[in-house]
Amino acid sequence: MKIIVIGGFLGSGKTTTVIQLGTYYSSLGKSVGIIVNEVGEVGIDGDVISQFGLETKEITSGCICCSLKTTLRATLLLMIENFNPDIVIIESTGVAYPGLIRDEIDLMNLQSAYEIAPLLTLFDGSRFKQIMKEIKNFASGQLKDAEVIAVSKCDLVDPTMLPVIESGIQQMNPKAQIIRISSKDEKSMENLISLLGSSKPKTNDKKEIPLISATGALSMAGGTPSAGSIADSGVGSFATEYIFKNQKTVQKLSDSDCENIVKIIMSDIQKQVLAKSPNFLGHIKLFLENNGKTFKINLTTSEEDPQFEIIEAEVPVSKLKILSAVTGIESADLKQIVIGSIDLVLEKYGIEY
Ligand SMILES: Nc1nc2c(ncn2[C@@H]2O[C@H](COP(=O)(O)OP(=O)(O)O)[C@@H](O)[C@H]2O)c(=O)[nH]1
Ligand SMILES: [Mg+2]
Repeated sequence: MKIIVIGGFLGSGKTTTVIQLGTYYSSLGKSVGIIVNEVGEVGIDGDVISQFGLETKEITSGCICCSLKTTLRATLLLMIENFNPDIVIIESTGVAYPGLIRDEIDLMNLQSAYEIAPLLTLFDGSRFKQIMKEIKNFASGQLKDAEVIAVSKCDLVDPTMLPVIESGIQQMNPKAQIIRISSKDEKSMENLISLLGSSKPKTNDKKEIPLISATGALSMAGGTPSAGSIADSGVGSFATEYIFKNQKTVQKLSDSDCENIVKIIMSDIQKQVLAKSPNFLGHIKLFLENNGKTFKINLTTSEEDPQFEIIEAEVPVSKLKILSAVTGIESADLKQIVIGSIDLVLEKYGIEY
């Protein structure tokens, strides 16, 4: 069994990469199990990934790099017992230190034979400037243990900027191998896969494993004391799910109604979040599942427009799910904004939940 851990800040392209890797390994006839961790109480990426026919388990409400280590162990053991996949891909939350997850797996003493692929951390090339401005220290903490750093979304980056980005990254982690990827470029994914093929080199270096106190507070090896990765990131988060009361009313909505609903909600949230946190970075994902389709809208920075997409999917019940996690805002304020924006639009369309 090979275990691949993928880290990287909120919205950097982890889920997209997990799906591409998972689909690739499946096409080779390998069995693939995916574990997705989300900060919020509602899992979203797990559903997206399983729509690609990949065996997926979700861990929600915290981070597997700090508070949920035992949950990760239990989930991994259960996956091995029930399914024993050839490949396990673990997507960390965007506010995790991926090195801690890899170290934790090393300490688990798993009974079955396994190897850990080189630790992969994504760095969103299209948000380089904002990352360096808003969360440089945190991003650097996320990158410091990576063995492979993939500069993601290269299709959106001005090619003359790429060497600048790469040298900025190399300064934060001089040892890592840096590659460029884009979900739109198959060749770049093949390069990534070939790098993950080689198992983690065994060294006798004693790793500096951060100490965890009884209260769960974490001190970073060689760095400043840390209150845990979520607190370090300065990200506020809120996630929730609405299951509609009158399913028939919702099913009568046309596709363009559904599209409008998610677009109006997102633009309202965006406006209010911008007012509180003008340079925010993070990931706000809103999904409306209705009539065999998922209407998906995403936002990852203060500077971009929301990305809208329709995915064909089996939808047992009509519902709306949102996960928001952004810098520079308190979770309580974000909750108020999200709930307020959704309520307003649902009321306008006469939808009860
Ligand atoms: N243009 C472009 N967009 C991407 C790429 N990878 C991911 N995205 C988009 O970036 C957003 C966040 O991606 P996701 O995989 O959910 O990021 P995660 O939060 O790290 O799991 C989504 O809207 C994706 O469609 C890429 O290589 N190129
Ligand atoms: Mg994700």
